[in-house]
Amino acid sequence: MPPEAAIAPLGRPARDDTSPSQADLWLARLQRDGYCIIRGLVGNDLVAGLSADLAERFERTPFCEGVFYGGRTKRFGGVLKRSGFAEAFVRHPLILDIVQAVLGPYCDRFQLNLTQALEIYPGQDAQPPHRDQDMWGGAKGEMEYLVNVMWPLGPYRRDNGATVIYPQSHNGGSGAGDPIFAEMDAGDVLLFLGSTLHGGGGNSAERPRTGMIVSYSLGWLKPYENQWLVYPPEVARTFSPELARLVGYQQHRPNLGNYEGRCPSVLLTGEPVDFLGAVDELLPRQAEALQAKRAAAAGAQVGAPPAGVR
Ligand SMILES: O=C(O)CCC(=O)C(=O)O
Repeated sequence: MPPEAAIAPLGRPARDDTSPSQADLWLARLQRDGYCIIRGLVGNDLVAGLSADLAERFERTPFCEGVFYGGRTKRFGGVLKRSGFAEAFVRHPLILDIVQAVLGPYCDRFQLNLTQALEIYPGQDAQPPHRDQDMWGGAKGEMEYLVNVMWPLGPYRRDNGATVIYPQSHNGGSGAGDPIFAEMDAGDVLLFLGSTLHGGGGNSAERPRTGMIVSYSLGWLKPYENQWLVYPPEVARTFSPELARLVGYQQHRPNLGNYEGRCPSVLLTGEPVDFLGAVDELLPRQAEALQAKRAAAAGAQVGAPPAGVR
């Protein structure tokens, strides 16, 4: 089946259209097939700006080692600190709406799992198909752990390593059959679930395939790329508050990911922080449940006979 026929997008959304109905449409496609491709979501100016910022690092980065990363592939992370254009991709409102709809039911907030620029060079063979959710040891099939977003920075074609996707292989599905090759141009974007079987394609062409993967995971998971090390406070301080929260400078209620019992965003003020004192950060229902337990324990104590009296 030709890739376009397999993909058959629901419609070409207007550039930067963030209306909920657009998110719902793409969400339905993503949940039905395990992936979707949105055409022309960002403009050439953004792609050109990001590509220019990353060019020298691609040049200087050595080829990867290992069957998974690929010996004829170059990869580097931390894209948000390497280009001011990256935030527009990472925080694209339509993407965030879709991610929230997929992951929101299973966490207080989702987090950035990874930004990775990658270039598949001629001679690279196809990456072994895999499901990204398998990096985490928890039970599978009950929830999605991750949403992957692949932004091409140039043409993705079958012959130069377009991402290979197994439609309907998500959520415990075995896949409907033949894979599709996610052929795209710069400005398009491919979304696929953490439970979707996929892999980088082999490159038998004469030109590399260049792109950026951004992924988002449940906020209570350990991210693939250690965001706090990649973006330590002195780096995250230069980010917008929303971006800083996305990379981990925010607690996942109750109190998960704290610094000295406080939201780690205390480290972004530039002021010295010491002797803070821990402060609960709970969801309302968590606070209510704790209050109820406390009240029940106090009631039990009031009603209990004094020690030693039968
Ligand atoms: O490069 C691609 O198209 C996919 C890469 C991928 O799936 C991975 O590195 O985990």
